Amino acid sequence: MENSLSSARINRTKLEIVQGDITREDVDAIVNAANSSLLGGGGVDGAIHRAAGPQLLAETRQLGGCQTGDAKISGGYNLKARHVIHTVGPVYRPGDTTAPQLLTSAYRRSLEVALENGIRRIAFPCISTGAYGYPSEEAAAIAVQTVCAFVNQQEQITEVHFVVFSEPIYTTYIHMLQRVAATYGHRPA
Ligand code: AR6
Repeated sequence: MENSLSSARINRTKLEIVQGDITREDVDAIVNAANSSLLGGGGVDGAIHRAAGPQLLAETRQLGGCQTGDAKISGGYNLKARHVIHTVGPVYRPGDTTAPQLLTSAYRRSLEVALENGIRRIAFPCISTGAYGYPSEEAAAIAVQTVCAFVNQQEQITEVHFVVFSEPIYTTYIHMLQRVAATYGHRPA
């Protein structure tokens, strides 16, 4: 599904909701929903390591792990993307008040690392919403609000893709993006 509601513009940045496999994204950097070891795993992490090839693990072994809410960068190897930004979202536990802050931090730190490395086009998966159990709608709200607030304050990042796997979440993201972008003055084309 492609329609005018699947994208929005804030400041210099085009934001787009994409349904599909993040390993196929033709951007400067894709973000990996990793664990703190940075040694690979299942879900999107496993898919990224498979698509990038074994050199990715050889590099991430040297990165010294990553704390929850932080982000580190590596090469993209066999991916179209030249870089992978590895972040670690929180494991969701109901009633845990630190989870929203840590998920916000995972998005923000990924964008800060992108700025530090001259990256202009970046794609995010739905961090923490698989094995880590974060409810998809709450996570989508945090993802869209955090990214919109960040891109409104900078000029370098020109494109952000939110890559979602499933149709119901695609629709959730579209509604969320239009609602949040409207608060920055965006109107659908
Ligand atoms: N492209 C885009 N999205 C994907 C893909 C893909 N190829 N594959 C899965 N997703 P998860 P987490 C979606 O579990 O919850 C790993 O083992 C998936 O549908 O990958 O942050 C790590 O090593 C879901 O919406 O990440 C960690 O141990 C989203 O990606 C742990 O899982 C995130 O699901 C991290 O858990």
